[in-house]
Amino acid sequence: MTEETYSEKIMSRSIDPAALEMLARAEELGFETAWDRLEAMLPQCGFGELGICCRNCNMGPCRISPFEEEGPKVGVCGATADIIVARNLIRMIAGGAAAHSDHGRDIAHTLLLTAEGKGGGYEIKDEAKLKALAAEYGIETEGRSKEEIALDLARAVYAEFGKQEGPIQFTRRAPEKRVALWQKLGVDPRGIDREIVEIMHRTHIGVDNDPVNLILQGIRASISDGWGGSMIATELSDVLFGTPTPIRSRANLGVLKADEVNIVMHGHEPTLSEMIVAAAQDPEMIALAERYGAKGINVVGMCCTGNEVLMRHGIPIAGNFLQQELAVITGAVEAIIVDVQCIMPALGALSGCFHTKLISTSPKAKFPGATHIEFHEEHAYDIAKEIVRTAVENYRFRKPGQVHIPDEKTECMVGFSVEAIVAALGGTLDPLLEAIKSGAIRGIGAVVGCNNPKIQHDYGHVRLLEELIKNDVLIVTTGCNAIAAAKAGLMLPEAAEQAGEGLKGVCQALGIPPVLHMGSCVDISRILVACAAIANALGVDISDLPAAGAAPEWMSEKAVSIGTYVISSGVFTVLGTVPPVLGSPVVTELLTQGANDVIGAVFAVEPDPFKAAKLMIDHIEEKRAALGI
Ligand code: BF8
Repeated sequence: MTEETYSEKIMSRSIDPAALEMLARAEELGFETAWDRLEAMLPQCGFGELGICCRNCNMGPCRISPFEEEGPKVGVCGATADIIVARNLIRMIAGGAAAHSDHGRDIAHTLLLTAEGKGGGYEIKDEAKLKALAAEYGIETEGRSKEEIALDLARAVYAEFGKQEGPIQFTRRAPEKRVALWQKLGVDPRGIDREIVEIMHRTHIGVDNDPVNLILQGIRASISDGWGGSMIATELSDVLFGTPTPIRSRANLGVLKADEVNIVMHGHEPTLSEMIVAAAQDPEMIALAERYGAKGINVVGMCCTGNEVLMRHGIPIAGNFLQQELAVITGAVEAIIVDVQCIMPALGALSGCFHTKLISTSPKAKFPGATHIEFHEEHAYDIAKEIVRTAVENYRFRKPGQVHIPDEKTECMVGFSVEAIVAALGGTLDPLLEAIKSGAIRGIGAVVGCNNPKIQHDYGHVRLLEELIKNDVLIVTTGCNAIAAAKAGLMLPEAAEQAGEGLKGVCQALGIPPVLHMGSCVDISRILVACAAIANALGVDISDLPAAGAAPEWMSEKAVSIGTYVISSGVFTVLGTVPPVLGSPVVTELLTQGANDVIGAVFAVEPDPFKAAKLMIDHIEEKRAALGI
């Protein structure tokens, strides 16, 4: 089959040729994917879509009638639509902030074990960053070993989670004006766990019933994610695994190899994927693979853990969120190894139709149909080897007739940590500031987030990016947007040809792509650090910068937390799918208008990427005018 022969239904699902090819194959073979399940779900619950269904106590479930005349206007307890929507929304923030922050906690745990000499194969790779972080925490570094410093740092960071009174240290990286604003509003977070727990408390039946007060707590918890849990995950990952620097690799399902053992690493925490990458290079494992007739072991990534090893080792990435099932349907995957977050439970049953083994590893995340090999950092390398061995031994069960790997694999240049960007600029931010002031670069677009089958796969991401760079907006990206950009060829210096004249000139002078890969979703903290540095250099707040954010295909609770901390940091953000808030006039007005007067930024919702780009560009131009540049 070729694209010309695909049905309209298939063509409406993705713009990625590899995804289309596998979707057509799935249909031909009768395998169900997330797109089919969404179709079967339609029409989706209107109450849920508007956010006006409450299940917080067993007098309910209650649902508010959105229509003027008929139906209940309050729940059994008397909660209005505004209260219910606000409670539901901040519970989403709690879920997202918890996921990111627990990831950060796990990395802190790994650093602690490594410092104590109990990490089963980990080492401290970036000593300079270790010392810089120690200095931020006021930890003595002179004359001390890196393990001694790391032990103190791990303990100090651990304490951020359970603190009863703030501040969380990394929040002090924000411009002074921003911190002062947070303090004035009472949203400067205390401990990370405390803010999440307080959301669960306040949303219990009969506690906080003021929609604005509820949203303020959502803001506080989201800041403890972006400038707390997520930033901890990023910074300590750099200490342990190295701070990313530019590196070339390839992206899309074509990175799977017909004659090698294919291992797909899917999930989020680099503690596992780093060790799998190392274990797959073990001569014993390679010899074993050859004994089973494979030419080698091919480790590839998927989603954010894929971004982590892509950025640090150039490990190819097989795809973003909606491609996880498609990877299995290639019939060429010996093992899909997962830890936490964004892993579809559908993978178990689907893997069962192939020889593929779904291997779960986290005590926090078990899946139907999975083989569970529990991962513990103390024995990391040995367990990783066992997992790799399981994958290699599975190669002999591959059914050649089932194998179908698309050709697509696009070259990309990734690894733009803040440190790498500053290095590319010659050691200071000045050339970037000059380019912004001169107008060669009109502004910065932070485009991030998931895939969602409600939006044609990658369409929202790629069209928005193309439109922004055409208008001289330099892009920083993470997560599944970054993977979409890599697959679309936008992460090559040559992609500067598609940019406007100003941005093109800057990219060509520096040898960088117009779309910069800054990592996984916790690495949106890198974007915050970059924004703070630029704002400080200009002597303004983040909300004054010619910058705008977007999450064109978002779907997860993590994305709700991200969006909230991004606007709470002062960056206007356009969402491509509608959040479940439209049932509340108060919450909708607050998030799309009122927040401007409070935190200096708002959300807009715009599914059309061309219109979304226009909103972002207009915002950037307004900010330029206000700055007089
Ligand atoms: O944390 S972008 S689908 S993979 S939630 Fe998930 Fe969304 Fe992808 Fe990474 Ni982020």
